[in-house]
Amino acid sequence: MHLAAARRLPRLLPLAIAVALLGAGLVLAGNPAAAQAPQSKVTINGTAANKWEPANAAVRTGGTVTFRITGGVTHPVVSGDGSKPEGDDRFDASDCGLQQMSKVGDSCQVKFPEDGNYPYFCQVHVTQGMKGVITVGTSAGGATTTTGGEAGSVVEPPSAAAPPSSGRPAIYWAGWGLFALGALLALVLIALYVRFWPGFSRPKS
Ligand SMILES: [Cu+2]
Repeated sequence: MHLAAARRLPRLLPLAIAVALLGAGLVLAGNPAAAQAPQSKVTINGTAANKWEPANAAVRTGGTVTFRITGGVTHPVVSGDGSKPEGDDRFDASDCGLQQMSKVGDSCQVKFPEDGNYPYFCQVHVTQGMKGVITVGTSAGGATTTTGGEAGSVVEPPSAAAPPSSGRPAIYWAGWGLFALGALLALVLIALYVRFWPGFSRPKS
């Protein structure tokens, strides 16, 4: 290796470290364990656009969902996916009927003691698509703790085809890839630097 090239090596080191740090950050961001667990209290707004905002929400087991009207009255809440006008009785929406949810500022609360997916809709605006799903459970999206394939992903650069069976988001695996790439680059740079930098040259005996 030419000396000129060797001189440039140290300048690449921060880049390699930055890549590794970025990867580590992505791993943390994408790790389901570090991802925010569902809240015990969630508020869903019934808006002037006749939409639930957010329509889909996650709440912890035993948590409470508050439906609040911010516009476009009226928004009575009914349990069900909207296929039947009368809904189903999967959760108790008796406090969220026409009487209670008739003007801006009105709100009602529903407690969800059991895990599951609970579709709901607005009795008045269901035909406009005013419906959503409340997911109840302690873990967000039912992520698994499978660790298979982790070792293999450390060496590979990020790939769009993240292991689909892992239950972890692609960003997590991309993070591992970036981290490995950066760390590898840093190691190679340090090795080259030590090997070729004149100040580090070993005394020849
Ligand atoms: Cu409505």
